[in-house]
Formats: sequence, structure tokens, C-alpha cells
Amino acid sequence: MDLTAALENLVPALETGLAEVSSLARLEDIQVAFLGRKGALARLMSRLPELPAAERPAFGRAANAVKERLAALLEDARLRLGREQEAADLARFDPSLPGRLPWQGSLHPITLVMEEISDVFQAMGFEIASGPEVETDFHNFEALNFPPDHPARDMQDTLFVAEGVVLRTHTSPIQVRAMLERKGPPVAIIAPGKVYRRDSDLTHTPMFHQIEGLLVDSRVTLAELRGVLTMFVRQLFGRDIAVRFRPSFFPFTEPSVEADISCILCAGTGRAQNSPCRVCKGTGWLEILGAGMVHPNVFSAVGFNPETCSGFAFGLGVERVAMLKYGIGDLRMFFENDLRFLAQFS
Ligand code: 2U9
Repeated sequence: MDLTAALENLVPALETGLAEVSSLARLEDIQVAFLGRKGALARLMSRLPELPAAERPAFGRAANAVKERLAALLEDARLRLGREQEAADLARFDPSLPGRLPWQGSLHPITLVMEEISDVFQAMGFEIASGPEVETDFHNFEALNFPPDHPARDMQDTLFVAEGVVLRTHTSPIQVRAMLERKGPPVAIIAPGKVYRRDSDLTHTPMFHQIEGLLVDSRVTLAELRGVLTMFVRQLFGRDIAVRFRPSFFPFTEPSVEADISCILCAGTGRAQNSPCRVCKGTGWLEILGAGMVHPNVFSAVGFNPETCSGFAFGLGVERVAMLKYGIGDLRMFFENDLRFLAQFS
């Protein structure tokens, strides 16, 4: 076939090929076969020297026109295949499907309860205080009127870091530090945080959380203690909760009390579903916190005058409050980091 006829033949040949093409990959192959470096058009151009010199410029122009035509046909085919692909994708896409939500974290239930308790006391004018978890024997025991042979100081109960250095066994050293800094009343602080004890079984973990509070002024009495703590438990558990105070003992308070609230499951009746209430064991009461009037020896240890100062302090275990509030039966749930449990508190 002569060169010019072969050139003219390229356009219908490409049209035939494109009529059948159905994928972009196949289209690439066709493009290479026609316009590639060793494609049909390039092969014809390489035969240019076969033509008489006079015909070469006209052939060159014709070849350029064919090249543009081939490129246009290939571009049309590419657009058509793109549209077909898009239509096929849309046909498979269901716009009514719910979207995939991003995973959202949530606060740990212990954090939530600590924040909620802190909020109640902040609303009553208490400030949040914090301090180190590694403490001296002085701040953790001595200033708090623990005698040298008190069982809480024993290796059995306390985690020692070095001679005279312990992991704090309660958040009380926070208040000791606050009083040492302030040098005198008034003091109204809440001390939330982690505490450590050498203890591990079904109902005890080596680390747990406490919130303690301290109010010191010149004429604070047991009546203020009862008023503030009654307000607190009603804010946390509900307006209808009954509170009772029983005598107790702590080295750092005198007199000392423990507070019970009416059971939040059986409303203090001791019975639920016609049998003894499983939450309060049929007693109608739940132990919720310990408290008392700050011992004069504690005031002396931090440089407050025990003759002119009076105050009350209290403490509660956050895990215990969280278990009651959310009806959680097993302490270990808080420490296993099982997202099926934790995600319920968002
Ligand atoms: C200072 C003076 C006194 C803090 C107090 C309690 C009573 C108490 C326990 C509750 C359950 C600890 O988590 S628990 O085991 N705490 O009963 N804590 S009075 O008294 C203080 C603190 C600091 C300077």
C-alpha cells in the first residue's frame, strides 16, 4: 500500500478499534499502538525517505493532520469511558446509607465522678488543690497525728520508695501542704487524686482515687460539717437522700464520724423485689464517707494555732462512689480498660 493511502487508513482503523474499547487500560494500549514511539504513525513517518523529495512537505502536513485527528478521537474515547465508569460507580452507591462516624473518646467514669464531686464543692466555695504522689513520711503520717507505731505506717499497708519516702496512702498530705503554705485560716480546699496502698484483692486495688476536703476558720463546728456534707450527698445522689452520722475514729480528726446515706436502690427500706436489698444488704444504709473535726495536733504540726482555729475534714473513695452511682458490681471494671465498658460513659 502506498504511504499516503496507509496514512489515510489510520483514522478509520482507530475508529474501529475505539468502537469496541470498554476499559481505560485497553485505551492506553490502543493509544500506544497508534501514536507511540514505535506506533503505526511513527512507522509511516520513518518511511518518509521513500518519497520523492517534492512530495515530502505535503506528506508531512497530512501526517500532522492525521496525528491531531487520532489524538482527538482518543481524547473523546477517554472522556466517554470516564463518564461510563462514573455512572457505573453511582449506580452501585447508595446515598441513603448512614455515614461512618469517627470514633469518639470519652472520659473515664472515675474522672467523671471526680469532676462531678469537685464541681459540687467548688459551687460551695472550695478550691481544688493538688500535690505529689511520692510523699515524705512527715506529710503523709507525722503531721497527721499518726503515732510512730500506728499500723497504717507498717510495711504491710504502705508502699515505701525509700527511707522516710512513701507513695501517699491518702490525699491528706495535699491539705497538709496547703496549710503549711497558707500559715493561717481561712482554708477551704478539695484534694482529689490517686493514692496507693499495699493491698490487692476483689475489693482493693494497689492504686485508687480519693477526694478529701478541708474547711478551716475560727468557729467551725460539727454543725457545719453536717450541713456541708448533707448538701453534698443530696447534690450527688438526689434531694430525697437521708443522711446519718455515726461515731468513728481517725488519728487526724477528733471527734470522727462516718456518714451513711439511705440506700439508692431500695430508698432505705432494706427490701427490693421482695427480698433483702442486694446493694445495702438489707440494712437500708450505705457507707459513703468519713469525716471529723481536725485534731489539734494536726493544727500544731502545720503551724496553725489550735486555740483559735477549728475546722472539719472529710474523705471518700471515688471508686466506691462511682460503683454506687452507676450500679457497677465489680471494682476491676475500672482498671481493665475494656472499651465496651468505658464507652458507656460518653
Ligand atoms: C488534714 C486533716 C484531716 C481527711 C479525712 C477521712 C476522714 C476518711 C477515708 C474514706 C474512705 C479514706 O478512701 S477512704 O479509705 N477517709 O474517712 N479522711 S477525715 O482528714 C484530714 C485530711 C487532712 C490536714
